[in-house]
Amino acid sequence: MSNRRNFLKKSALIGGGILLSPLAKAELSIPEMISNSEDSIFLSTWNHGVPANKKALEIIKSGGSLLDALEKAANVSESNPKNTSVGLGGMPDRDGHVTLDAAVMDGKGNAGCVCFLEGFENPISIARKVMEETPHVILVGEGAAQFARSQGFKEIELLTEESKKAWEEWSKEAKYSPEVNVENHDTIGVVGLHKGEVAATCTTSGMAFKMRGRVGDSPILGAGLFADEEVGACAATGLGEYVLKSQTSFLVLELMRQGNSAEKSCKIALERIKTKFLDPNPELEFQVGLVVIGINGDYAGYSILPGYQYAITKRGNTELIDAPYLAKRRG
Ligand code: SD4
Repeated sequence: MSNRRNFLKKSALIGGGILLSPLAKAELSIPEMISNSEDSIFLSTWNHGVPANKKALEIIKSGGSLLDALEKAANVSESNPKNTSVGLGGMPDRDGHVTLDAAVMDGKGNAGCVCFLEGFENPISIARKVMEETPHVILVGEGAAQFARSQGFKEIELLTEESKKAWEEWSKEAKYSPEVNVENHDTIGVVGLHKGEVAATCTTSGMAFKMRGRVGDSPILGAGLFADEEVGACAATGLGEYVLKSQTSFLVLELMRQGNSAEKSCKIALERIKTKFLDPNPELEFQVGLVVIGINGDYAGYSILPGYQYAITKRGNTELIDAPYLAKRRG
């Protein structure tokens, strides 16, 4: 292990406030400290992160891998018809089609992504297959659907009675506004640390009533998620166009690589978005929220505006946290 990596681990351990006796510190290496399910850490975006995290822990306890845990955690939100920004029951595009984006990445740089995918309930599982079964990283649209079929995934109607009604209501005026309602984000990003390994997943139906073909940040490495075994894993939620233009997840991890704490790194990365896009545009208001886990257990959630919550699971307990934020709402 490089000296730099040792240094990062040491400094983040101190910054993250993990309390160990001097003896324990001397005796345990990081991977050993985080070696059982009780010591696994999971963070997920929004309040539906709570059942997702619980599922992740259940998978770990039954002997599953970190990727199994994150995939199944994301599946919980994807398969919940009441979650209107993910999978089944997700809001359609302006033409009435539900189109899904999802991605998974582990700390070794393995990654799989699907974009603009229609007709499958669990796009994160298809993204994982892209990672594990193809020489590629991203599959989109009909090509992604074809691949999903070849892997045995079943096609279903994703539009529910409720989401159809909401779309019909919207269609009366068909007012296209790319500014997502700040209250109405549900994308799930899940990051985890288990046995010294990190990974991230992110899955969404994207912005409600988006233009057909629009892809957001969630399936794009560096934007909606990133993982690096030397630093940690990060995932984002919020108005994807700004996350894409800022490469937020990558930036957070690079800031941590420089020795900043998880929380400070999120804050600096979100300030970058605020200064560049929000401050010069008084009419503009949008939310971006983050979850990040450091390779040594330092973690954080942070957002631009109030109202963002994230779920944290550590030492077997799951809690919903009101994230710190940068700015008050404007209006
Ligand atoms: C997107 N980032 O497609 C997603 C939307 C989101 O909660 O996070 N919604 O832009």
